[in-house]
Parts: sequence; structure tokens; C-alpha cells
Amino acid sequence: MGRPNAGKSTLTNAIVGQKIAITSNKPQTTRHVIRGILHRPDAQLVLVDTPGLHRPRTLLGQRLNDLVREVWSEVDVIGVCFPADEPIGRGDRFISSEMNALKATVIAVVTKVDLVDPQTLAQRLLAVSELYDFAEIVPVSAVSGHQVEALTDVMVRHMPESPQLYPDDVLTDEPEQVLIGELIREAALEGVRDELPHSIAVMVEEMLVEGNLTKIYADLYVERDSQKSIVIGTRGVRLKEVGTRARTEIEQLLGRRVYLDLHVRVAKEWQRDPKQLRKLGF
Ligand SMILES: Nc1nc2c(ncn2[C@@H]2O[C@H](COP(=O)(O)OP(=O)(O)OP(=O)(O)O)[C@@H](O)[C@H]2O)c(=O)[nH]1
Ligand SMILES: [Mg+2]
Repeated sequence: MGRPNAGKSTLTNAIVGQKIAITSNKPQTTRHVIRGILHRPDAQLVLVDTPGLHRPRTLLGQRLNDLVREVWSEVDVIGVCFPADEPIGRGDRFISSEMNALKATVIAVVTKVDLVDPQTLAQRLLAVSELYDFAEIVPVSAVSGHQVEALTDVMVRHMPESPQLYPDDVLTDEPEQVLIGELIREAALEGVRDELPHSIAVMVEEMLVEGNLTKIYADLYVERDSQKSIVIGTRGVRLKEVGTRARTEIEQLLGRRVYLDLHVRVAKEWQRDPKQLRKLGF
């Protein structure tokens, strides 16, 4: 867990060894709870990637925070992520103060250490140690791989004994259709700014297998007509780029050729509307 953009999903992917969660440099990329499984000879780690905890401005934001808090009570170890390239802020202090009430072992993970010099890292580690009495503090880089294995060792050390929970070949509990929708949203997030990333949602409506081709029909939702024009771009150029980017990723995931049909629709103010939120799976 951690505030938005702290590097939680990138780290989850690095530990699992496969992309199961989408990532972006926009805050609040993750919108649901994603389980990733690491299989080791001595242990099985079920990683639970959560949305970034933040001060909510919409009903969606509230729902996302609720999801995070639900997870806290279900896990054995909580890794709180702090990005090394940003100073400790009010959000981090707020999150740490909530850890007191929890049963789980709480460790601190200082992420993105490849972005800072040793002196800055030392300062960050000190600041983190003063926030809360963490059981351990582990600096890592998901991008360079530095200390990722050491982090998994630490987590395994704090795991209770348990029967194996997932079969050997399962890396995530994400349904294929959800993963595909997420890959489309990730492609759509690239290059958009301000409020627009928050307004984008994707639903895969239909998947048809025809020979060695998979046909995918998906709707990309925005909240206003003006956003629709931005997403589509002049003569559809942007939407076409998004489709191409997403299709490449989906083909990699499925290992099959893909035809992707993307429609942009307006769902007015969906982030604040309980009925629309339900329709979009929140
Ligand atoms: N250089 C560097 N960048 C990283 C590292 N980990 C994550 N990032 C970048 O940080 C940004 C945010 O990463 P995410 O993994 O999406 O962050 P998150 O905590 O899951 O964010 P939310 O889902 O919005 O809460 C992305 O642009 C990543 O590429 C790292 O170890 N090194
Ligand atoms: Mg994330």
C-alpha cells in the first residue's frame, strides 16, 4: 500500500515476474485489488496490490480508499511504499498513523531508489524510520531489480505457515477480460493530462475467438464531450494510436492475433454517480 504513484504496481509486477497490473506516471492508476502470486520452493507469496490511498474528491475515490482499508484486515504483512525521489509528506504521515490499529506486521518499502543518490536515500530512510515503528525498512528499485529478491525474503520471513493457496502455474486472479480492459486503459492514459486520466474507464463488452484471431469489442468511457474529442484526436489519430498500443500488449498477453474494436462513449460525471459506478464495476 501507499499513496498514489508510489510504485506499488510496478513493484508487484517485478516480484511476480509478469505484468499483471498496469502502471503509469498518473496518480490513481490502480482502481481495484489485484492479487499476484510468487512461487518459490520454500514459500508462496500472495501479493495484494491496492489503489493508492489519497484524499478522495469523488465517490470513486471514496470507494477506492474503502477497498484499501478492507485489504488491511485480511493480510499478514503490509508493505507501505514510500518513493525515494519524493520527500515524506502529509499523505505518508496520515497513512503511517493508521497502521497503529492493525494486526498485520507492517514493513516500510522505500521504492524507486534508482532515482536518487546515496545521500538522499540515507535521508529518506531516516525520515521513514521516524514515521512509525516499522518491523523492517527495505529500499528497492523495481526498475533495476535492486533488492527485489531481498524484499521477498523479508516478506516470506514474516509469513505464517499455511497450505499452498494457489496452484503452481497461477500468477494472478485477474480475469482475462479485466486484464485486457486494463491494458486498453493503460494505453489511453499515455499522453493525457490534468483531470482526463481520472475520467477514463474501459469495459470489454465482447470477446470472440475466430480461428487464430481474437476479436475484442471494448468501450472507452470519458465524462464529457470535450474529453471525447481529446481522446479521439484530430481525424481519430489519437484513438488509433491507443488501439495499436493496446493491441500489441494484448497480443503479447494472449499469444494470439487480436482485432480490437474501440468505441469512445460519454458517461456524464460517472466518478460521482453511484449507478454508473456500479455499471463500470465499482
Ligand atoms: N525509476 C523508477 N521508476 C519507477 C519505479 N517504480 C515505479 N516507477 C514509476 O513510477 C510511476 C508510478 O508507478 P506505479 O507502479 O503505477 O505506482 P502505483 O503506486 O501503483 O500508483 P497508483 O496505482 O496510482 O496508486 C510509473 O511511472 C513507474 O514507471 C522504480 O523502481 N524506478
Ligand atoms: Mg498501482
